[in-house]
Amino acid sequence: MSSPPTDPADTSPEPSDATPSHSWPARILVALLAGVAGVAGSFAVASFTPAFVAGPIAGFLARRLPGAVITFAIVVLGDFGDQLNVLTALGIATLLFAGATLVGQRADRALGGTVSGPVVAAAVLAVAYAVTGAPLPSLAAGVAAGLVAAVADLVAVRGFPAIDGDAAQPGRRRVLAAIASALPLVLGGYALGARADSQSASSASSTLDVGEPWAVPEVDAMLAQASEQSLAVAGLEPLVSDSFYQVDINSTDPALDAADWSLSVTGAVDEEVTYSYEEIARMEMEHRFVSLRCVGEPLNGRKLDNAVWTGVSIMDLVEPAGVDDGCCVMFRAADGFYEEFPLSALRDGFLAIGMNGQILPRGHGYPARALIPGHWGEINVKWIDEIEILDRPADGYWEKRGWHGTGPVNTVAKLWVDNRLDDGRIEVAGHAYAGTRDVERVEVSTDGGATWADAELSERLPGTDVWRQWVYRYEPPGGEHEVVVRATDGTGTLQPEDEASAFPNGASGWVSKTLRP
Ligand SMILES: Nc1nc2c(c(=O)[nH]1)N[C@H]1C(S)=C(S)[C@@H](COP(=O)(O)O)O[C@H]1N2
Ligand SMILES: [Mo]
Repeated sequence: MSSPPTDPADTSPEPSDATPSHSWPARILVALLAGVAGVAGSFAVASFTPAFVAGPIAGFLARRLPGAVITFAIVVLGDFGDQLNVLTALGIATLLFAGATLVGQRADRALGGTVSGPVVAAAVLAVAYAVTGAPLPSLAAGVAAGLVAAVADLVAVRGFPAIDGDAAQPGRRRVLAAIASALPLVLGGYALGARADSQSASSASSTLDVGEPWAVPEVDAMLAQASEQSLAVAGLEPLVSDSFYQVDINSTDPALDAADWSLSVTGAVDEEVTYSYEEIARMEMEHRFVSLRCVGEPLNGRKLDNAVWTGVSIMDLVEPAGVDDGCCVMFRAADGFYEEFPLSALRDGFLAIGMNGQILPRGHGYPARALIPGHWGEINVKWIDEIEILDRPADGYWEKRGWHGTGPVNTVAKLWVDNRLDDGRIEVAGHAYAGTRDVERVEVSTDGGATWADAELSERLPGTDVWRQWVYRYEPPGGEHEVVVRATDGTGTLQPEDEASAFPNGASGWVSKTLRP
């Protein structure tokens, strides 16, 4: 190894002197730091939307992975699978930008340059643009990566005593300079992106003057009714969920603007019809309680929630197109998701633009989502932009991956809460849901299923697709005992006892839990 010059002023600005002395590890480290800064630059402008460089990569992974891997991620890893996918996508984005940085640096040297920043910026911008097709976030990625590369080069060429010490090698100088420049970029980029993300929910619709049809006294009254009818049980989620679960094929949700959005009815119709957001928002609004449950959740999982939704009947949108001989319908959405189901299920379908008295949040499908009563969550398509009438059946996104999630939900009674009361009793409680069949009865056994007693149910909320809460209090037997719950739907059918995991038809069986006084 050659020893570096002791006086930085003696360093020749010739690239031929600076270049050979820094090693490959240093070069790769600098490129990785430029890559990280580039990712942060992209996030600063795009926030967590598909224009963020990691978004399309995570989507690509989720779409290309074999169905079995996806099923494993959903059933075994749960939400951790999503996080793993995002982390992998972030890693790949960083590596892509680092690769572009190395290529940019090499090209710059070949051109005889000393400061590779501008060429690196161009290379990273090109890669980001190829991944996202979004100019501004790509530019920010390029500028951030270019800055890191430029600072590293400048410091290596000119020397910089403050971080140089007296015996640092140019390679180490470059790495230190890259760290010093990447750190503020990453922190600043993260802060900017996170701020934009929290604002993006409703701002997009401000250009349209449609009023707030979801913020009306009728909705307030429904929310009040739900809160009054909710059972007073500590720790039990009320009848309108405090926090509504979210399931998406992508890690980044579409960030749509209602002003640019439209919904088309296409396919086997007399005449295709397209609606603007304004047209829909000016129609007569309905307000409905509707519960949703994901087919991929475990038996006693938490992907079951309820809200007040504001919107219009889907048939009011579809009928003007003239549907005579369709068998099925395919919903298509702006995130590339699509689901198919029988036309008959569309009859009571709902198109929601509001949720719990607010504009529909981005995460739940802004500007509009479908709600199909009693069916698994997956056909309740968010960010919907096309209703295609089909004359023969086809597979939806999840059915192509082996799931059977387009039909009616399974009946379930969840056991979500067990409290020890002051008087020594145990209080068990949860929610029960049977889609449009409705919940008629919930029974509880405290002896592993040998004997059963009726639980108290929350009063029915209006609607055809709404969950209920149940609660049961009992004197605990001496020690450890097994509590089992089961629901009976409105047709008198008992929730099946046979156990099955979520894949492919939705979890089934009776929820049970071993408790101690
Ligand atoms: N466009 C689109 N719609 C979608 C999905 C999706 O990934 N993309 N996920 C579906 C699934 S699997 C479920 S369970 C529900 C969940 O709705 P939520 O996220 O509002 O709770 O949305 C459905 N609609
Ligand atoms: Mo789902």
